[in-house]
Amino acid sequence: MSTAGKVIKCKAAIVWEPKKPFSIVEIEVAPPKAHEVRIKILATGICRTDDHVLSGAIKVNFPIIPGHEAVGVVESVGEGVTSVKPGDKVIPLFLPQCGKCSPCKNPEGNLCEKNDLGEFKGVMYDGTTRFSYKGKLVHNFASTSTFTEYTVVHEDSVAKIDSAAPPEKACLIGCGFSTGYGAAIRSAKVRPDTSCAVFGLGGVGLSVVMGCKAAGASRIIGIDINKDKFPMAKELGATECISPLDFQKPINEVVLDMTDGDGVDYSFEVIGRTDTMTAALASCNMNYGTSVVVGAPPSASQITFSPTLIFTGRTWKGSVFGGLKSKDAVPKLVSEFMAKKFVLDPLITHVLPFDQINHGFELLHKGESIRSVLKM
Ligand code: COD
Ligand code: ZN
Ligand code: ZN
Repeated sequence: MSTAGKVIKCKAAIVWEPKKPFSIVEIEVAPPKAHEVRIKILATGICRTDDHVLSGAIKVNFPIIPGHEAVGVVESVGEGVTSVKPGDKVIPLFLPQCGKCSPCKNPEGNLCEKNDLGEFKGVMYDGTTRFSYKGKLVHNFASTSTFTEYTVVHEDSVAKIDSAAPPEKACLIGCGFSTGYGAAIRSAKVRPDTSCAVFGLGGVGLSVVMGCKAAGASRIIGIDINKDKFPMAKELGATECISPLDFQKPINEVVLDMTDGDGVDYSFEVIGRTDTMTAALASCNMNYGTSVVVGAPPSASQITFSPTLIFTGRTWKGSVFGGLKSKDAVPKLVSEFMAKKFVLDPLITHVLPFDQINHGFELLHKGESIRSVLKM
């Protein structure tokens, strides 16, 4: 029996207030309104940004259903939806692509103005949500909300993908993988036979390593204080790995020594610390080097640095979702994954049933997982 046009009752993981675990409850999901899409979630990854909702590090409106890295199937569509239809396999997009705003129209832009990443209002464009619990509104997260069996997103926030893509792997293309891989291929535009330094070898940093390798970099220096990260980084393309804890001098000076004083062509900060942001900048060539900030800076933080660092010619830039235009790039990345141009398996350390979501977050806290994926 078709559920189109009807309210769907399903399980969802709700956070009621900061610093409290998820509770899985039955919610009601209203049908999609015009230009909206209701999606049955098949698998969803746990990203550190979801944990920032739980910890209170990012300000959101409660109660809320987090989750923003998933694969699902379109259950039904609202009036006027043209890019997807019921039955299509899709990835929800935490960074929308409306196609009409200035960043969408600019060939170099990608931070669509329809995004809900700054204020995290947690509502659809009309100011309401499609989620309710016992008649009370439940907020959505980052235009997506994927820790639920069904979600509703705007058409700007969903991309159709290859129907054969395995959900528990392809979901990483919805956030972690693309954020890192895109930073290398799109934001830095790494050229063949160049050198790169990647600061931070978590799931996103490892994806940067894969991007640098795919772009043909001949030297990729992985940098992390946790040496347990080195074997995987090397498997994915790092040519050497170093820990700042093994040296007396600042790590940027170590990178300069390793490159005969030149510095690397490209450096990436994939930790989210201000000290490593300036160290990464100082590690790239003073004239033609490019340094990309991938890690989200701590809120209200400031950086003081010598302007000579950039006066000499360096480029310092940031990267959200790897600089990729989400709706255009995600289906292409899924096709490349299906064509075995890159792997995702090494990033997925745990696959858990949805109701073990709190365990998935414990693994993240203990540093025991790279990515945990929940299967619905
Ligand atoms: N020096 C070297 N390595 C360090 C240091 C240090 N001082 N401190 C920590 N590290 C290492 C850790 O040992 C760890 O291996 C790595 O840095 C960080 O990895 P993870 O596993 O904690 O995190 P990731 O890879 O999943 O994500 C890290 C980001 C910084 C990219 C992430 O938290 C983030 O800020 N994302 C960007 C924001 C964004 O794009 N958001 C959009 C939706 S998510
Ligand atoms: Zn994420
Ligand atoms: Zn836009």
